Amino acid sequence: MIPASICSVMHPPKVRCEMPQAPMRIKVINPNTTVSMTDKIGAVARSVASSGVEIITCNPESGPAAIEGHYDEAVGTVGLLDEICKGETEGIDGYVIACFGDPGLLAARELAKGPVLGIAEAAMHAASFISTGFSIVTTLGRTRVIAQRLVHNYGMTPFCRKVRAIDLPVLSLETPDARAAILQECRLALEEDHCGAIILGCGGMADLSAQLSQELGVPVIEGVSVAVKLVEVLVSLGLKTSKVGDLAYPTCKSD
Ligand code: 5HY
Repeated sequence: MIPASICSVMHPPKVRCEMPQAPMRIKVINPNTTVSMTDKIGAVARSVASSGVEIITCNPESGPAAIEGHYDEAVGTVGLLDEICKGETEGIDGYVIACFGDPGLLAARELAKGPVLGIAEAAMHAASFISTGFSIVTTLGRTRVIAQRLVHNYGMTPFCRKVRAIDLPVLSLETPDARAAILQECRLALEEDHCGAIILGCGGMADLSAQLSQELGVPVIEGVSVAVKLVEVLVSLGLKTSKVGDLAYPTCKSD
């Protein structure tokens, strides 16, 4: 339910006021409730953000500790959209949805004035600029279908060689076993899929791309960094989410 307070933001009074140019503020939202993952994602986002760009990170207070399927995505999306609503009252310029399923992406774009990017969409486009084919390495096998559907929806089928999974849970990514499994799956992708780049299919893998890329000798892309930089570019070009048609603000349901 869109709180009435947000409606005034979405439908502000027709009063122009010239405000001094404030620094760019990008809100990076981890839709699961695992704070250590939010912190990791935030560290990666801040490591690539331009000077003068403020990165605000958050996760919902309630919801799934990890998003590992359709149900988790549906439940996690509620908290994610609440964070977007809050951001709209905080003067946030753009958003990153830091979960590889890009949950709630279009709904978030309805709510937001500025651009909203999901890490999967951002990573896939980046990979398509530097290779003719990429493979994705994600966590549980059951979530491969989510990435496969995104590949299709984003028009990336000609580029995606395979969606692979290490079949370990999201919250195990800090363990040495998980990191070894990711490296091994990346090696198989290079040997078997004939891909030129690899995408890490989980926000919790965001801190692994540089080391893997160096070890494997190919571009290993994680979507947090790409999404932050793309939001920066869009905001700096003055490009906001179109409010004509299906991404217009949600209609206010006055009681
Ligand atoms: C993510 N789940 O990026 C997704 C992707 C996955 O809690 N953060 C999650 O690993 O399925």
